[in-house]
Amino acid sequence: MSHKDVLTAAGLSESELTGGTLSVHSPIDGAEVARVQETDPADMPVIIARAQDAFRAWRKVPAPRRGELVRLLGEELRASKHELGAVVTLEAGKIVSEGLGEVQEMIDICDFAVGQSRQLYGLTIASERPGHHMRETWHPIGPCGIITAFNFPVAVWSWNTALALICGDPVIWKPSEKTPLTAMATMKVMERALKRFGDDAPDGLAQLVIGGAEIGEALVASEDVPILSATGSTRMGSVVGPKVMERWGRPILELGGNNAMIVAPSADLDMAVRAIVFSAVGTAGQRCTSLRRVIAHNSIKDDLVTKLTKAYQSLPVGDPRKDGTLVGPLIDAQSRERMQAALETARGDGAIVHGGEAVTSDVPDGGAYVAPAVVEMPSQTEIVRTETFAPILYVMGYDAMDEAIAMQNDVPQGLSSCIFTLNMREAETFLSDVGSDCGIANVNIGPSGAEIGGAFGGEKETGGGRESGSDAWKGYMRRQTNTVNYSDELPLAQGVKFDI
Ligand code: UN1
Repeated sequence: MSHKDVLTAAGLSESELTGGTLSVHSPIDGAEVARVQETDPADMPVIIARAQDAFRAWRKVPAPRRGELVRLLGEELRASKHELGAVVTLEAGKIVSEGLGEVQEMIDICDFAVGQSRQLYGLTIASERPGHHMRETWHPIGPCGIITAFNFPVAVWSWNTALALICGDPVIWKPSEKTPLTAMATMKVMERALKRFGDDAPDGLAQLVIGGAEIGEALVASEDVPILSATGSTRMGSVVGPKVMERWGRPILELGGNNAMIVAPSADLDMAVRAIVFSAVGTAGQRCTSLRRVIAHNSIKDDLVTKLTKAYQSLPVGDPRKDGTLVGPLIDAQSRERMQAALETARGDGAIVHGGEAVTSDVPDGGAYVAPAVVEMPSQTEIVRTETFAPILYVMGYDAMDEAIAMQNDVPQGLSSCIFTLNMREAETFLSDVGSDCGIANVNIGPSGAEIGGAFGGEKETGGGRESGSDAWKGYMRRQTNTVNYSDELPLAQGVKFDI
């Protein structure tokens, strides 16, 4: 199928793909696949006002009915799974199975949110005063801005949107400039769901804005966008977070990760190798949850490195559309340059680098293909503590578990982490108060590929936000504490007397 056919099958028309100012390239072969129209920054106030209007109507629609829209979105996504997955492959370079997996993640969060729409529970609380009761209620807040990155070009929108919509909040989506087409294709699916849902979905409930920093800044700066969910680099988050807070908005930040696996002496090494390869090499190392560091016990480290380098040698790198490919291209040439520069720095720190070179044969011309790298490090130097969005796996040794946990935590980021061990004391220590400091900590599975049922996000430079499952929905609502007096007295709390 040609690039054009993929886009047409996903419902994008010739006029949407031509005549604009934003040039979109496929990482598969670097070809320009579209010139998309950008949102005029001058239109942002109107777009935000439209979302505010939508909010005033949508908050009155009962939550389970709002859930019906999300149910329809899930249904439409199921029907369009292959077409949308193919656009993810085309525009983000994911292998077919991961493109489909990303759409499945969208479907999963829709299913989750539909159930959640009947469970926006608050507490009832005992009052200290006679004839009074207290309760906690949850209310919609208003439009939610969603800024997403190229590497999960559609799933991250869906985590935010499925929850925001059931919670009564309209959404305005600014996708990465590298992946506007997946966003446009997703909006087609959303439009079908909205059409089936009928009239109680107001205009402006789910809007898309395309463009650069100026567009994002309009969302970040507007008091009429009370929630701003941003996924991307720590640098971006460090600008966005404070700006949103300055105007008393609520940021939900999903920023960098520097995810580690501790491999203990008792670990099932073959299983560890499989988990390492998927999480370090999957999505060409471009997940925020990608495995970037292995901290292996010195008694098994060499054995592990041998097994890993052997597994890495047979990894099929190439066209992500081709059956059997496991490692597709990096998003662009700059990304490959950053990878090469990181490997150079590591070499300077005394690393032994296995792999990591550019791959140019048996791959489509024009894409940035690389051989994933295993990098033996003498210690956790600055480059190891830096997130490089590429398939580089740093391997370091340890002697005592305390030391391994300290190393795992001694990075600025705090997204995901894991331990491979059959020793229950080690596993439970890793998950305890003195263990991993990350938002996600796993035992005997890798750090990436989280299910949507859990809250997703991390600590420290990762930004502290939580999205997706568990009670992440609370981030999209305002909490209200209610005290109701059903007596004919007016006692004050804390025994205060104030008779007039
Ligand atoms: C991301 O890389 O931004 O846990 C999200 C995972 C996926 C989501 C990754 N479910 O790897």
